[in-house]
Amino acid sequence: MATNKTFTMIKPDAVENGHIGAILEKINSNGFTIKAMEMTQLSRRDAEEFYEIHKERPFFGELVEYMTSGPIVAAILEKDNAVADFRTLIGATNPDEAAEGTIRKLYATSIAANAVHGSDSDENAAIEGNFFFNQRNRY
Ligand code: FUP
Repeated sequence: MATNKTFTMIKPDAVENGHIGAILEKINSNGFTIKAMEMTQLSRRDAEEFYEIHKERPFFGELVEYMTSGPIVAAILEKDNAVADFRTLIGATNPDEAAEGTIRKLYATSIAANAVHGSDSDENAAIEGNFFFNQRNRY
């Protein structure tokens, strides 16, 4: 059964380009409630752990470099069918392929700097939310 929570990050490009407010407005106006939120910067260790599933992919090094390059905003969002509905709201990984009106279409810079993360399953939403808001080694 689907749970009602997902996890998101507003990534360094969107923070740097001044889109935090617009993205949060989109999130709220599409029916999501923000349950937890923090602006922070990932350490290399955080990013490597978060994206461990991609560690054999050719873009892994650049992904870690990019995700640690500046502040991000992490949040847990709540809504019925949260994971799937948020994936629809953010759009395709590559902003060139993202549907009109989606967050990535509106605010992403490239496939790597694609403005936002959204969990891809209920299981990963729980793991990722827990990673940020409970178990991360901050110092
Ligand atoms: P998504 O679930 O849409 O965030 O996409 P993926 O899990 O496939 O990829 C995770 C992140 O890896 C993306 F957000 C950006 C980065 N990535 C690249 O830099 N290049 C690629 O070809 C694919 C993904």
